[in-house]
Amino acid sequence: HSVALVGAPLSRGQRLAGLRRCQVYDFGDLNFTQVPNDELYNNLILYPRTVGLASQVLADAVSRALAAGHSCVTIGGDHSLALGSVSGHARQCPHLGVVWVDAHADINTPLTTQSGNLHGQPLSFLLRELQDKVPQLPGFSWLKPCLSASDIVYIGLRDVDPAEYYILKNYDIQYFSMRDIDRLGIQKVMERTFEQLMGRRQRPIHLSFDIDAFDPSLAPATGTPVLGGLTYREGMYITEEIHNTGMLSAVDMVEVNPLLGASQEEVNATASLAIDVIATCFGQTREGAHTAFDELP
Ligand code: DIR
Ligand code: MN
Ligand code: MN
Ligand code: MN
Repeated sequence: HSVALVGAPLSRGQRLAGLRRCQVYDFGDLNFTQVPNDELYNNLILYPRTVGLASQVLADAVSRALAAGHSCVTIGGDHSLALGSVSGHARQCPHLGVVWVDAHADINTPLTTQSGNLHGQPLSFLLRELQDKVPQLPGFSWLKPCLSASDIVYIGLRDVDPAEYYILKNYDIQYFSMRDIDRLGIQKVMERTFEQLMGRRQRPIHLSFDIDAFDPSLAPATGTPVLGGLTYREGMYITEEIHNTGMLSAVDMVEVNPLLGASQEEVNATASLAIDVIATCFGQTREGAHTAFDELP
């Protein structure tokens, strides 16, 4: 199979050496423009027009890559870009399911957010059930909600705002917090994840992977690190199992921020972790893989 890479700047610039067994098509970095006079919405929400426009451009790119028959990897950038990647994916695959690996729930609405940051809100715009709670933001008129509450499973949560917790409970959204991973183990968590998303029928999977799901000791170069995150082995198990479904069709890798590493080592460690996640999604294994004799050098 083949994988399309879409760079959603500002933080691209890694070589995905791990994707040896796939055809990789580099769609390059998208050109996002900063919308001039992008005033706060409601005195709080930052850059609504800029984020709205960038997400619209990304949605078109993801949709095009999938229509051309590739799987699509979007390399961010912050998690607001999932507005675009999920929308673009849903245009091609209306019945997709989402696995959201993150320390955070990213489901604040513009009315519940305390930070004003749109990377803490993308799922509120994407969820059908929430639309009577979500005001129309400037720059967002193109966006149509494309997910139902039962189409999402979270893994890795450990920093959820009170309003977000209310939403998770009220709309019965499936999540596996770090505490759940401690209780059940990652194997059961993945079993239940696929039972939720694919128990009735197979469907395309969108993996939205926020690098801050990992423990900050592994992924320090990120904006909002939270103690007590995924181990390397849990992260690899998640992506190995997602690969093994054979249904992965789009991946976001977000919140890797080279400007926030305390040293070059921290930046490199975070970036190579992100690369391992992506490579494992597309078949890199910890066990090695068999090669036909006629493919040997
Ligand atoms: C917080 C933090 N819940 C917010 N969210 C983050 O800003 O809404 N998301 N860091 O990635
Ligand atoms: Mn996130
Ligand atoms: Mn996060
Ligand atoms: Mn974030």
